[in-house]
Amino acid sequence: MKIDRIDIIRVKVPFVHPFETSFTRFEERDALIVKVYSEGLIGYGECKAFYGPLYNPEDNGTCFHIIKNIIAPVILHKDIEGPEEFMRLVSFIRGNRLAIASVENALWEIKSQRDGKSLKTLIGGTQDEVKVGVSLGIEPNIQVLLGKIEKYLAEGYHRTKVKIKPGWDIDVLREIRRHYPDIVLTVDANSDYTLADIELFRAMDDLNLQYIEQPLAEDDIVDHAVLQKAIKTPICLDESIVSVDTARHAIELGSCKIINIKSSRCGGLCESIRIHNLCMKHNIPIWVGGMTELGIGRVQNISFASLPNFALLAHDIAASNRYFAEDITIPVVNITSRCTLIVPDDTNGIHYEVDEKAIDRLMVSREVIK
Ligand code: OSB
Ligand code: MG
Repeated sequence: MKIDRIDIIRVKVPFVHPFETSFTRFEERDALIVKVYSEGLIGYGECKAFYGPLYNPEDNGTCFHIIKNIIAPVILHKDIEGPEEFMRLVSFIRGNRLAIASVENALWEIKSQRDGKSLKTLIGGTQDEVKVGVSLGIEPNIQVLLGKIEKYLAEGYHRTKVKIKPGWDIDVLREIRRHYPDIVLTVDANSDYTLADIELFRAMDDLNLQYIEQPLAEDDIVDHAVLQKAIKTPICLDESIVSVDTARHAIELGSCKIINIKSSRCGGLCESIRIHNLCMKHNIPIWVGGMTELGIGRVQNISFASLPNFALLAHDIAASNRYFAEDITIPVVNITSRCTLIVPDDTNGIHYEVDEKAIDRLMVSREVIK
């Protein structure tokens, strides 16, 4: 595939409700869409970075720079075989995985069109539909959060995950359990605690949580191993896992029992498939994480989740309307009556297109590189 042109389109899409995590309160999805032109085909990739370096060290500004000034010169007007060769060409870049993934994802889309095969077929997906869970933000008070839990349970979401931060944790969780003793419940701390909080996590052992997601710092799989040995509840790593090597280190050290894979965080699907395979070998359950993505990223996450070791746990791939009144695919991503998502493949007729008109309405700026 010869790379003829790359556009970096910045869009801002308002959230239907603000989404608050331990690191910030989001009012909108401020995102970069990467549009790669190749021999009459167009592949889109959604960059999952945020407006600032809050979840991990990258943000939209650093990604824009890396895509425009570092990645584009390496691939523009070159003829590359596909995503794997692209990964070799950019392997000199340290870190900056969200930026790399956005282009890699676009190349998978081009490959899919070129070969006339769905992404599911290309990566070896085996599942026709995948189970979804919901991730709920920090709310002004417990009453509001309980209302949200009720709403998404009524919609059939298979797992309820609540964001926690110091001061919004054990009391809130006990109150949720008082109302809902039996639901599948998980928490996500987004790295906001330290080993000094070990007693707090011990107390969570009484709450029958399916897992505790990323309690400690993203670069601290050593302390995570200490914490995992001190508690019964499985730790699920998110931010800490950025490559097959970090996954192997975490498994060998016993830093977690579950891993959430976000292909963006790991530099794309090539590396993420390796992590999937490693976890399968070690019997580590995995699920697909989310970054409040727009439709382009959401649809790719559905295909990724069709790999065999993703069969057990529910994914953070909600319906688009969980976050947005307006999205950038046709149709917008929606759940089935079983609260699953149907994986687009070559036989079931499910197909998503990018809504160019919606992108034009939501666009803040466009950089054309050719
Ligand atoms: O840690 O999983 C996370 C959203 C933004 C940044 C990080 C995370 C999240 C979520 C939302 O939990 C998942 C989703 O529904 O996309
Ligand atoms: Mg997380």
